[in-house]
Amino acid sequence: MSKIIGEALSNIPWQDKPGGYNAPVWRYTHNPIIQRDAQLNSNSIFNSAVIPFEEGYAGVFRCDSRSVSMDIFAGFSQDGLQWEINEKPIQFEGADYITKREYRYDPRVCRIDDRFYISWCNGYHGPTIGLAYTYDFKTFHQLENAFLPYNRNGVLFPRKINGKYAMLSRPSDTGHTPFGDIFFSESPDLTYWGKHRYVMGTINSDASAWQSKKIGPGPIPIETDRGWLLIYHGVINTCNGFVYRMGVALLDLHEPWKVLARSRNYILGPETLYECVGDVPNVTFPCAALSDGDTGRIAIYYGCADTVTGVAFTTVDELFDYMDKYPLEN
Ligand code: BMA
Repeated sequence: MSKIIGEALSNIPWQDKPGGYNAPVWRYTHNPIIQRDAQLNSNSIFNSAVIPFEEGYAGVFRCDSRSVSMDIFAGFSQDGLQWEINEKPIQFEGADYITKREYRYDPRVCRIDDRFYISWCNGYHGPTIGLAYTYDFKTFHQLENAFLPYNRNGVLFPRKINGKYAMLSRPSDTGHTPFGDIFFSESPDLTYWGKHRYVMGTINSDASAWQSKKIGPGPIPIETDRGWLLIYHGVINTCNGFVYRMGVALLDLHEPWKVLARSRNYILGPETLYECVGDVPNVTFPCAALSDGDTGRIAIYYGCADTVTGVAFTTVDELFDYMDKYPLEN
């Protein structure tokens, strides 16, 4: 038995694993929880992040409009399943040269002490990592971009490590990145980032071909007694384009650039109609995970086919057992 080091979350969205089900992650039976037109002017609502807030949950949602403008919007829920998403995108406070918007997408939300930090893919002469914080999901204070372009998938750790803020990210290129590995960076103040360390990369062989093209960190890493549990996305290039699946790895608690375990099998991939059919077919893209320190339950929020939002369930033991059963040998 492994333990999540974190607060109890007794109202975590949950369904038991269906009898006879053979995989480590199972879908919510009422998926998708957010339809593409859940907002007046939305074309699609997908790669989005949620977090416990007050008596319920808050979230930051990627909504592409019907002119296909990519932006991020705050939303609220009592139960983590039914969401009210604001009609207006988040307006950030801060100096004009920081808050000037080109495009914003794929947000993550991370609580560190009393602040909720938002990180996202921020257009600044190419994609890079935007950062902001809020106390109340009403007023958002934008910070400097964490990195130079080109970078995507900036994912903060939920506490300082060795006295420093810590982030995973995926350096990329200007376009639809045909490569990508995961790196670790640290910062004393969330402005100056350095000590960049390679964490892990693609597996360019038959050993684990679903992650042969590029990988990127997904939800905020979950702290356990065995290390940081990292759910990430992995991509294969096929004759019909990219397919995005989810994988799991375990990173060292004190030196998170050290990979302690990694599954050679994916843990969830496009299978259902809403994952296989949409604006971009065959995409399951995780951006958030709720976890319950009491029971080890985990609810993963993921974008489906770049169109709608789904939830899937697992537990810390399911993921560890799967990594043990299907290890990626180096
Ligand atoms: C990635 C990002 C994601 C998207 C995925 C699949 O590069 O743009 O937002 O979900 O491609 O299209």
